Amino acid sequence: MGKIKIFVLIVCVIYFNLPNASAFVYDDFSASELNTTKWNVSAGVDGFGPISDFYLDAINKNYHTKQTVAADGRVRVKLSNYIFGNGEALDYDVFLNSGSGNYMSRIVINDVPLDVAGLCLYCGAIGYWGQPMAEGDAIGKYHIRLNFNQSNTTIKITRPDNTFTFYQSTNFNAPFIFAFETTTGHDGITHVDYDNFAINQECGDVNGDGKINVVDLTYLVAYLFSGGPEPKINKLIGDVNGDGKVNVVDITYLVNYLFKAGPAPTTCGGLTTPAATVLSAQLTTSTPKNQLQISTD
Ligand SMILES: [Ca+2]
Ligand SMILES: [Ca+2]
Repeated sequence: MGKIKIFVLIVCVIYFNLPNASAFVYDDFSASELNTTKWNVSAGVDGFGPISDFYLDAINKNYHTKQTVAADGRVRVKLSNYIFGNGEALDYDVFLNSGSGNYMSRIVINDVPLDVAGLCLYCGAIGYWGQPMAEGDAIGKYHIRLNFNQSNTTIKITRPDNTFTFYQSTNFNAPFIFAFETTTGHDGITHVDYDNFAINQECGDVNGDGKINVVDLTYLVAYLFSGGPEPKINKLIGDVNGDGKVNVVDITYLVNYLFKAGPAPTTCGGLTTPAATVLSAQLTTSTPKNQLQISTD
């Protein structure tokens, strides 16, 4: 193969691996009450009663969950109007304020808690359930990063002391529905809050189903010309040519991409979160396959 051909190949590989996702805040719980178009709350799950408190805390601006008496209790909060597809990601914070007995904060994907899915013992859980969770039970802020891929999910949990745990689950396939859960055992008391949910959505996926196809084109046309709903979750996800506006030029761009081998949607205008990008870079350089790895450095 000649040098020019190799150069072209390398350029193509780089081009087609360019990230075209755009990060934005899904909910930072700064509203006065819970947005029920974004979240579905199940009080008590798996036959367990509801925990004592669970509500949007408008003063502290987070989602508050607290068990005030020793008992079996659950609350599950599902992100209800966004479905994750291949290449998309979710970032959020978990604040462990207190806890005793059996309690944990869980990650739930497609209605199955990660620890129940058998990925590993209590994986994805923060707290203490007969023993300290791998992610720890230290008081403070944990940061969660989920990357949704076609047939697996990677999970990075950064602890209050900046050490982290990394998992790759092979138990799930796209599309992905996410929920978080606070749960206690019979002697469990805890106070866990959640905040700062940010989605890394593929530019051009205006209906938020994890794919870019003709359905998005139809959606965008309906939005611009016949009073259809705005692109989910942020209008600018429809700015596929990245000029900061959503208009007929984006429709032309999308038609060219889908039917005439035109360029893929660029990073949508104005939708970037540097912190999420940094986390993503860390993930891609420390990815063991199907392994649990705990770093203490
Ligand atoms: Ca779509
Ligand atoms: Ca545009």
